[in-house]
Amino acid sequence: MTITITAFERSPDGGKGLARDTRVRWALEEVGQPYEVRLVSFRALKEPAHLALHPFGQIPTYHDGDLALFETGAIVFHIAERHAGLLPDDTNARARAITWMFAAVNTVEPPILDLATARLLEGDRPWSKERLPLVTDRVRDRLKPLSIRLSDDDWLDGPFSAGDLMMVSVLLRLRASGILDEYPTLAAYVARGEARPAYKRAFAAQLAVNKPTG
Ligand SMILES: N[C@@H](CCC(=O)N[C@@H](CS)C(=O)NCC(=O)O)C(=O)O
Repeated sequence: MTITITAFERSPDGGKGLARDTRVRWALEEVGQPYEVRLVSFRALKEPAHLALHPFGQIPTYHDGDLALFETGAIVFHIAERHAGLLPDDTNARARAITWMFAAVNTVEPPILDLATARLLEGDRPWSKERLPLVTDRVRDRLKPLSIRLSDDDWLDGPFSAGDLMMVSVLLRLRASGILDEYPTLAAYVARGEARPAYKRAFAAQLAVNKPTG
């Protein structure tokens, strides 16, 4: 069976790799699994055919035979469980890598998303100037302990794992804000993730769809 994922027909970021199909593409590249991509328009996201796959009308989804999944945490976890390369064999090390996957989507990503919303969607609100520093500090509250934990290590817990893949994917969304540069340890960590051949292939594949024309 061919794995099929969904992605934006035209990503709002114009190919910067910030749409969440990139992390699924990255996981599939890391484990060497070929995949196909079905592009979905914003309108089609909210139509019954797509809602049957994704109840919240979002991308990405993952389809393989009679298995359909949504939520990148679950999709990347499934890929990592089924194919070697993203989770250690040792039971405890595996549990710790999974813990970092949850930490990425559950603890680190939410304030980063709040910041993106505050900057991009709420910038013209009268209360925006007052709120922005508060939201930014909530991001720093996550980055500081993360950088302390990472310290001089290359990855969060031994070799690169699905935990790092999710964490780097989440942190990448901060680049435009400049906040990542306040934490050189984390900026270097993200750069290490982006330097992986599998990430580069995933990035190139999404760029091929979203490259600005003209
Ligand atoms: N928690 C979900 C979030 C999915 C999500 O927010 N997808 C965005 C693209 S990156 C989307 O489809 N946005 C369009 C919309 O929500 O209408 C995941 O990790 O899969």
